[in-house]
Amino acid sequence: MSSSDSGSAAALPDALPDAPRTVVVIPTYDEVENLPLILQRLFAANPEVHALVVDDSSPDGTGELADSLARDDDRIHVLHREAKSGLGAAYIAGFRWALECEYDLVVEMDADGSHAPEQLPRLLAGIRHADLVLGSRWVPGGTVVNWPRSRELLSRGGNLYTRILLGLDLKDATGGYRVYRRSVLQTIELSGIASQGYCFQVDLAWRAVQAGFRVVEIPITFAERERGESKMSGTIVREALLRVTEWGAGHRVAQLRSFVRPPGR
Ligand SMILES: Nc1nc2c(ncn2[C@@H]2O[C@H](COP(=O)(O)OP(=O)(O)OP(=O)(O)O)[C@@H](O)[C@H]2O)c(=O)[nH]1
Ligand SMILES: [Mg+2]
Repeated sequence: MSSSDSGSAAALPDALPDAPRTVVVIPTYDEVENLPLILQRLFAANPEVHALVVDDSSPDGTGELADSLARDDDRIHVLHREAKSGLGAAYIAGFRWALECEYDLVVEMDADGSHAPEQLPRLLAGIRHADLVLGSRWVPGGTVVNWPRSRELLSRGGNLYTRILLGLDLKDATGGYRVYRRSVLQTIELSGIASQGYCFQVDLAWRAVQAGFRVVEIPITFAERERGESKMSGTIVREALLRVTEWGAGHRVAQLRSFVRPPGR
């Protein structure tokens, strides 16, 4: 297995407890078919973790199903939100809950099976030497299965654009299969994050790098969802494009200023 380290300048983090308390945050919107499968796969491969389902009042009954699964398994927790308000907002609510409950590690995972729970042990091994682990499709050893060429181009193109504009040395900053140490989520100003779709992932990775955390990419196999509807939309792509462009422009102007006027003057 290979991994790539964008935080080589960052110090090695402190040792984790032998058995860190870990919660896997799974945002759901209309995932009634997928939820039981993903939880079953999650616990089969990682019996010691907890799961937090963050459901935005899915019309298909995902929230009620999550409640009934939680009644039979102490490891399952459910957060109900009133209305669909995007992936970013669901994750932030989940992160706040995880911090309050004092978990050491917080995992991001989609409900649709794209992020294989069987690969989580690999990401959890990586977090012992990092503050943030990104499951990466675009480092050597990473791959996508059953993705249309158009989606692959969008993902690769989006990541290239992000790298160029932000100078972020990450191959897959848009991916959503990750492990955060609690210190990262405590340090990043969660209330200042307005991003929703893919750019939510870029936003968090960028904030972590800027805060001096060690960010490591570990290869994953990403599989296209087999059941249920994708929530990807033109709005999400446009939001990402716009925000990354704004951040990139701000970043480059700041770089130029410090070049013209060296610090201390
Ligand atoms: N709570 C909540 N979950 C959401 C929302 N939008 C998406 N999700 C969940 O976030 C995860 C990722 O959404 P997907 O629809 O798979 O989006 P994607 O993975 O970017 O797109 P595809 O590759 O086409 O599947 C899934 O578990 C969704 O159910 C939302 O507004 N609220
Ligand atoms: Mg998906």
